[in-house]
This record gives sequence, structure tokens and C-alpha cells, in this order.
Amino acid sequence: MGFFSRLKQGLSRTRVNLIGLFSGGVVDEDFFEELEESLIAADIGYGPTTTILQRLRDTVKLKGLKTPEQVRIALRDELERILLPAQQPLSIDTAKPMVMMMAGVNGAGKTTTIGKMSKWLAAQNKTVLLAAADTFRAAAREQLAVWGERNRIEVITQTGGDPAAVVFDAVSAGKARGTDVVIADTAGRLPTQTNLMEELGRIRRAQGKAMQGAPHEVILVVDGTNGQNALAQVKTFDAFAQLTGLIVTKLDGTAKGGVLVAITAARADKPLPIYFVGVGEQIDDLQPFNARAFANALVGLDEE
Ligand SMILES: Nc1nc2c(ncn2[C@@H]2O[C@H](COP(=O)(O)OP(=O)(O)O)[C@@H](O)[C@H]2O)c(=O)[nH]1
Ligand SMILES: [Mg+2]
Repeated sequence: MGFFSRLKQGLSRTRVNLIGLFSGGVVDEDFFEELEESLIAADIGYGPTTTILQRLRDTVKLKGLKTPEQVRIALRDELERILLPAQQPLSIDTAKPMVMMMAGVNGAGKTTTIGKMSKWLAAQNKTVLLAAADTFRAAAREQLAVWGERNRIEVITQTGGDPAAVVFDAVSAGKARGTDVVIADTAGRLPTQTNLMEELGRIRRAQGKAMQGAPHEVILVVDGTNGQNALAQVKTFDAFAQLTGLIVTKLDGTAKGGVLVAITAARADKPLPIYFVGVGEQIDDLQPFNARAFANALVGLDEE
């Protein structure tokens, strides 16, 4: 199955809601009410939903749209418009090494995503060094080591070490060796765990001590099934670690997808790139985010 079909399948919860709505009938007040409920149920959130509906009503009037199918396309255009600022490619040639730090709650998919990214980078002939700065659990180090082996990439680790020391070593080694990209894995933490959130700042600064300007990217990995909770994660991780981008995982599961719209709408004044989306546990299940493909999948339209 191709990436787009998997994404569409992943977002089936949302689609089922919306598709039922678009399968017939007339565009009347009941239609808009149902659409409102569906958008909120898809994790888009109350504020963005209100804005979307207002603009859709205007478009319906202005263009004289009559059928739900026409509204479906107008909704797709509206979702694409909101999502477009988040479509920005990850540039890896801005520094050498380009240093990337991954953060997020436990189980978000940080380590898996690093594995997938390593393969993606290797495919572009980039050399990669991984820093196992999730020093809390031995299993976490081993998990990263396995991904490293699979991609023939070295992992800098330290048994029971201090995560700040691990990233310092890794960035220094990357600099000395002329590595293209250094990726630091970090332990999962909740926005409410203030000490751990502050530690993230410390890990961040240790990279800057090893190389001026590092880390060049601080990426929050968000579990797409976390719904509106993802908004709180973005806010707190940004406050403590100055995020430069997002990766949203697990869009192949029960995720309702609308959270990407909610996040992007909330950050309209300061757009945060969504570099990649994860659509499975396999190494190829990571793809650059595309606003139009995503909007199409959300409303159940085939790719154009
Ligand atoms: N279905 C699905 N599972 C994923 C995806 N990304 C990660 N996972 C799974 O989520 C679980 C936690 O992932 P892990 O990388 O260990 O999370 P971490 O704690 O943030 O490092 C593992 O079982 C992964 O296989 C994804 O895109 N789709
Ligand atoms: Mg991990």
C-alpha cells in the first residue's frame, strides 16, 4: 500500500464522519451543524472549527455552492490553507554537522522516528551520528543501538551517563569527524514535570557548548492519537526548549488527524514546520508532510 492510502486509511475515523456527511443531501443549516460536530470530533478544536465554518459559509454564498460534494472541495481548500505554513522541508545542509535534538512525551515515537530518519538521511548519502541521551533506561539505549545497527550508523552512548554529557560528546565527535547530521534522542517527559523540562534546556545548551549554533533543530515528536493534548505539549516544550519543528507519528492508527490543523491554526503567527508524519512502525513509514495530501486525506478526497 502506498503512503497516501496508508495516510488515508489512518485517518479513516475522521473520514468516516465527514464522508457520511458528504454522501448526499443538501447544504442547509443541519449540514453545517453536523459538519461542525465532525470537525470538533476530528480534534480540530473549537476555535479553528468556528473559523473554518465561517469561511465555508462565506464561500458557499459567494460561489453559490449547492452540493455537499462542492463543499467538500471547499473544505479541503480551507484545511490546506491552514496547513500550508507547516509544509517546510527540513534543510540539512545549513551546518556541518547539522545537529537535531528530539523531544517528546514517553512513547510518542522519538526513537522509532530517529531510526526512520537515519534511513531517510542515508538514502541521501548523508553521514549520521546518533546520541543516546535517553540515559534513564538501558532499554532505550539498546533500542537506539538496534536502529543504528540496521542503518550502519554509530551511536554515542554512556552507561548511566548524564544526557548533557552524551550530547556534548556526540556533537564534538560529529564536528571532529565531519559528520553531516547528529541526532540526539532524549528521554520522554511530560509537560507537567518541570524538573525534566528544565533538564531539556540543559541538554540543549550542552550542544551549544560543543558547537556554536547547535542544536540547529529542536523537534517535538507528537503522537497523533494524543488529540488536543498535543497543543499543551507544543506550548510547554516550546517554552523550555525553543522548538523549531514537529513530527507527528501514528497517523496510521486511531489518530483523527485534525490535531495538525489545531496546532497549525494555534501557531498561525509563528508557524512551526511539520517536517514529517509517521504512518507506521516500519522504517519506510516516515514521509515529508504535504499540506494538500493531508487535507485531501482528511476529507476523503483522492489525491490530485
Ligand atoms: N503505528 C505506529 N506506531 C508507531 C509509530 N511511531 C512509533 N510507533 C510505535 O510507538 C511505540 C513507541 O515508540 P518509541 O519510538 O519507542 O517512542 P519514544 O518513547 O518516544 O522513543 C513503539 O511501539 C513504536 O513502534 C507510527 O508512526 N505508527
Ligand atoms: Mg525512546
